[in-house]
Amino acid sequence: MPAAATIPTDLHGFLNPTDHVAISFWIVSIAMVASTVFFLMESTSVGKHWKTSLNVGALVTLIAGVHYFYMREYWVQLQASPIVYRYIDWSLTVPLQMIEFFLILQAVKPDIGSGMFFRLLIGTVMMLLFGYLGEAMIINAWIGFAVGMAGWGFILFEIFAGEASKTSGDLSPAVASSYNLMRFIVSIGWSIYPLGYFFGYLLGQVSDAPLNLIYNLADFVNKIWFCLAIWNAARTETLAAKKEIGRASCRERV
Ligand SMILES: *C/C=C(C)/C=C/C=C(C)/C=C/C1=C(C)CCCC1(C)C
Repeated sequence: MPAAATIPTDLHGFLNPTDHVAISFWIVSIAMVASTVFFLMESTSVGKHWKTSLNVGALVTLIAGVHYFYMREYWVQLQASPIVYRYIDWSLTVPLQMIEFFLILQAVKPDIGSGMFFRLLIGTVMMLLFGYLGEAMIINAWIGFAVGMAGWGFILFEIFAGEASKTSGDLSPAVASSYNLMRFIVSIGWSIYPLGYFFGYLLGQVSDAPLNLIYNLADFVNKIWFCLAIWNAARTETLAAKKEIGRASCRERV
């Protein structure tokens, strides 16, 4: 049997096969790059009012991908949480995802007001600002957590009981199912972050590894899957519209 490959003691910043957190940073970076290309390419073949949604989705994964390259490097070099990069990434990509809620509703209901978007934005700012202040130890970590939770609660209220939820009653089946999947992601998928903060940071504080592993997994699910939900609605609606045009032109010919 060949001897197990020995790992050099100084890897010069390359991946250490025993550093699972670093490997998870790497995998998520590549998944974000691939998703970006995918959403950009797909945006050329969906109906006109869906293009913006897919392009915004590509921006979400592009911004995350760039931050992931830096976060991997930070982790590999310092073995500590890249808090600043992490929160800059979130504060750009989460508002873009809130825009996605607005766009998906607007694609089917052009007269929807922007008030809904601003309420979602206020919730987002509150959630992330206080999460950051708590994690960076600028304010008490528990207070940061509590106020951050309230911001998230505000978002959940808007999409489950507020104006956004009322608008969603008039959606086509494809859009409605994607909207429901997006709601599921924002409630269940997003719950991974405060759970990570609570168990990995508030209670744990042993090492930064579990917290970062959890955040990386959560980003993978909540960015890529979220955008795939939109892509699915766009594709289904576009195909249905094409069939309708096909049928109409057949009727014309006979
Ligand atoms: C792409 C990045 C996403 C979807 C990030 C979402 C982040 C959260 C839902 C963070 C939530 C938090 C709370 C609800 C309480 C305070 C601590 C946070 C910031 C981790």
